[in-house]
Amino acid sequence: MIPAVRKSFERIRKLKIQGAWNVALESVKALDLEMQASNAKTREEFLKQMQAAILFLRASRPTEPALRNALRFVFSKARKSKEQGVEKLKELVENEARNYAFQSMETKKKIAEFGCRLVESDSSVLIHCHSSTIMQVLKKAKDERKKFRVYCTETRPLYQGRISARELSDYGIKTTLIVDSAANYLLSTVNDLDLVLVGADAITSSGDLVNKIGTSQLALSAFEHGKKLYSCTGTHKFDPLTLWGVPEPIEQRAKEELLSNAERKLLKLKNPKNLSVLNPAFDLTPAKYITGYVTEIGILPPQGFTAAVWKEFDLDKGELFDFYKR
Ligand code: RUB
Repeated sequence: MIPAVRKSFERIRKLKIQGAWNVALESVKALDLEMQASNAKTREEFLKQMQAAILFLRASRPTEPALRNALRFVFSKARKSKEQGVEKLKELVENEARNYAFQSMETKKKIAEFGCRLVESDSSVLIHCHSSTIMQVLKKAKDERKKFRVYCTETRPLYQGRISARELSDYGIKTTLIVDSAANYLLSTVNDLDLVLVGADAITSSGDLVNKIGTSQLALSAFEHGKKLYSCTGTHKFDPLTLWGVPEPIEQRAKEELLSNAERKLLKLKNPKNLSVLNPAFDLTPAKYITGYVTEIGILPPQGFTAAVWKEFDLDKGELFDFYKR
């Protein structure tokens, strides 16, 4: 891989680039760079190199079907094209990468249109983590002059919720930061808080949601208090392999994320060598706790998600298994 692609890989792995959508965009950009630098002499060689680059990039964040789908989308265009010349294939990849970035912007605009309808004036919204899609929904609601407050969980261990809090308050939206464990308290005491919005990293064929760790706790709590919880997401977060019963992997992250130097000091843990740490990045929220998915094709009930997005995925079972090979 060329150095720029290795750099992208590291930036994704270390969460310098975070959020499913940003990660997918970065990986498509990296794939394009790699293919432009290809020294392949034949179409077959070019496609082989492309598959190797995809395998490499996919490993940067294991729980990201948006990343895998985006790379598959570009690869499948190249594979299905009749182009024989390597230069023509390079051109095609470049155009498809550009097209993906453009379509992503258009898709987010549509999601914001639908999502914004859920935000009532004189109400509060609770959000978790940092999702570029939710940011767009809430900014659109603000642009429409709705008056509302947003509560952001900090989202331990890496505090992506603070990124949301800063971004929203910079945009002029009334924003309050809470610790993750205050969510249930909030849902039971804040009367005008009826809506919880979360992002999505993966959606399974049963309509279950994989998103930032803590989402399932929030969903249980919202369900218990009779509040609505929607996930704002492009349909490209659907993981087609779950149609064949392949479980969604949950990314496990390094213990250092919990035991930074500052925290070690706080805990008075000088040498926590024997302390084991479990640090899952995501969790699964069953469909029954989700009110709906806010997508570019409308607000879908979780149980109807797969049927609605089915047509958009050019599904070829053999090719899929070959491609994903988890
Ligand atoms: C981010 C996260 C976001 C989704 C959706 O986790 O869980 O809610 O990825 O983001 P991390 P988007 O910080 O570990 O990547 O709407 O931008 O796709």
